[in-house]
Amino acid sequence: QAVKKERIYYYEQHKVIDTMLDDLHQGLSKPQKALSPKYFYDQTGSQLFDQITELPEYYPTRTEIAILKQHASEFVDLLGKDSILLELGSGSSLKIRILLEALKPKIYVPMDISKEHLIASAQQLAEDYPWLEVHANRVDYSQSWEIPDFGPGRYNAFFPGSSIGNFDPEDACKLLSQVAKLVGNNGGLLIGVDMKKDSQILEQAYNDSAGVTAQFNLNVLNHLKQRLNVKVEPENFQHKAIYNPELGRIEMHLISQQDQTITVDDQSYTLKKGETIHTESSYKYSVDDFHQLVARAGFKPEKVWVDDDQLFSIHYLKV
Ligand code: AVI
Repeated sequence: QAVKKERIYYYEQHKVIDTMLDDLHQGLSKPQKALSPKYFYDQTGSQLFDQITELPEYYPTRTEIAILKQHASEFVDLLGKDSILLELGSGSSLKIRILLEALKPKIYVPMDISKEHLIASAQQLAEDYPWLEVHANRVDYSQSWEIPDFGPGRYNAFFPGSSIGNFDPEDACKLLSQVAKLVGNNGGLLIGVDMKKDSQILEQAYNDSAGVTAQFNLNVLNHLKQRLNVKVEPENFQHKAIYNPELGRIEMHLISQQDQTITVDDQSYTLKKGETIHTESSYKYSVDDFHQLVARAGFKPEKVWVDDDQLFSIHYLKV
């Protein structure tokens, strides 16, 4: 059911089910303790992530923006001027503005889990682009979802930031299959993907000298404490990010600095000194790796753009 307000429509796709407590128990019961990276993004976490995108060591954001700006006119040729533009994990992203200004779609469909973010950015975009209709959809990617039917037209999705890298390949494949269904025949996906490279560059990007990524990682514990009945001392953990070459991913961990206990309601979980909680994976893909993944999801590669230093790629895929 859509709620309309001056060229802005809001759809609650399904009730977003709060599974934080179950996820926490499950994650702390594993031999390698783990937490889902989706719990980074409370208000503080989202602000810290915005700071990360501006760090000198964190190359993905500025590299992706440069590629988008450089090739904006090519996107018009490939995606078409009359397209209906969907965006996954839209947040308050500024990258979409580059595409909106180039493509001038009539309809823009941002999809995000955060209602506040969605509505605030929908309002701003509708105000800045008087020709645009914004159909904001609150969705939870862990469930299947649909978008409203806008009738015939070319549907294109935009999924920037290499957020696909935060899903394990099997889940990434499921999510991309869902996107292929959403955009349908003749539809396409423009997606930003961080590339495999020298592990030193990768590790520096996730262990920045100002310690912002460390704060971002540790903040997940504060978020848990605020939302649930959890006893944990964030000061007893240290951030570390390492590149795992076998799996082609950066792994972020919180390392326990001493033997200690985390209590969730009346359940205790013990950690030995040096034991870690795995808080995020960020998979890196060569162009070929990524082509293999998307083929399994029903996409055909149409074009790929890479910066001169081969740091970051943007793929246009067709169904
Ligand atoms: C959102 N995501 C693509 C970021 C990444 O690079 O995997 C999250 C991040 N984690 C640490 N720094 C940035």
